[in-house]
Amino acid sequence: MLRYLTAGESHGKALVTILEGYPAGLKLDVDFVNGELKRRQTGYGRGGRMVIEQDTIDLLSGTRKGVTLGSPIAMKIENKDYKIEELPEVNNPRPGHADLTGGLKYNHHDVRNILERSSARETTSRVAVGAACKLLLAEFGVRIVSHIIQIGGVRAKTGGKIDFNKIVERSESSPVRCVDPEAEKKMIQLIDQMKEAGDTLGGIFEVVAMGAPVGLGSCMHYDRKLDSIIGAAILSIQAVKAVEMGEGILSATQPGSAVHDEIFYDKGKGFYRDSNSSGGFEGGMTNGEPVVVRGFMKPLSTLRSAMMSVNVVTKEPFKATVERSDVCAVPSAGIVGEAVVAFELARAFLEKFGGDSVTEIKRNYEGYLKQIREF
Ligand code: EPS
Repeated sequence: MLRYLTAGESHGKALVTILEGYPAGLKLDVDFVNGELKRRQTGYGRGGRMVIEQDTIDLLSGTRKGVTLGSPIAMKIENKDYKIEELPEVNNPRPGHADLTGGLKYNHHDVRNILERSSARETTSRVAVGAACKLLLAEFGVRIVSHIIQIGGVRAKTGGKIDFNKIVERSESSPVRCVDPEAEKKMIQLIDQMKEAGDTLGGIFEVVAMGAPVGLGSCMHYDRKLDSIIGAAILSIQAVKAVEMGEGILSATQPGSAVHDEIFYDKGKGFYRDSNSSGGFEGGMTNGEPVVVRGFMKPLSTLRSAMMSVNVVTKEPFKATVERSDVCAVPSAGIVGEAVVAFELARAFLEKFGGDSVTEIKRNYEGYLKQIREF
């Protein structure tokens, strides 16, 4: 079973990750992993912290001569802004953040002891894990990208058949990872306005995974349904409050005939669909169409404009004012979304095709594809 743990505080010495159950025989391209970390750090609307950090991994174990051994992969990412011991106490909890609830739960009146770990800085580790998983999936033709379909009230024009390469090309060159140039302009304007006002913005990111074979996950038991597992993974990303698979929200308002993806057959390509409302899942299993998952992120809860709260020591009301903050981190959240989808797909993939080495997994995978072709 593929699994991982993360450790590290936002302004602690480092972030540490152990990825276990990763197969032997794969070249772990450190430059690729670092490239993914860089992608997470970009995006219009990030604050001063991203200028300080230049995230790269120190690969501590799990490879020899660049190739995985099958042993746990340990990665360390240094925090340039290491200052946790010097930072002042925080007694003023921010509405919307983990501060107050975490303080009550862990009995910390200094809520810095909560916010250091609940910070989205932790997602750096998850992107490193996701990068390793992307490398594994790429061996089997699975590719993953994300793009931003909404920031605040500005919605991008999307729809039609997914053109994966176009999404990659446009999103990678857009400061807000948006494929619609008109919406991109408006999103940037809105972020500027909110920055001026000392406010923050949320939005919607979409993760698209192409090339996943039919039959990952299972319809046979509730806790093996891969759409629910991926849904939970997206919800675990800091500030994400809702998740949607394909056109899940729209489909609740439409008749069945407008929603379900009709089934066709072609001798060359086998069973296929001309639409993808299901977002690539039927019965909790991948159906061979692109996996499409959307994460809905609330506005960041660290904002300069004052909101009412209560000091946890004096119990006096106060209006929060905070200096350093991101205005919008939806583009970064999209990259984290890619990472958690990559991990869950890789885990489901290894569960289905097993094997301790890439060679063994390939043999199992080819055998299954033959079964599908001959069905
Ligand atoms: C975060 C607050 C900001 C963000 C941080 C998440 O950090 P700081 O308090 O140091 O200014 O920049 O995000 C990251 C450090 C990161 O790597 O994404 C928060 O409170 O969640």
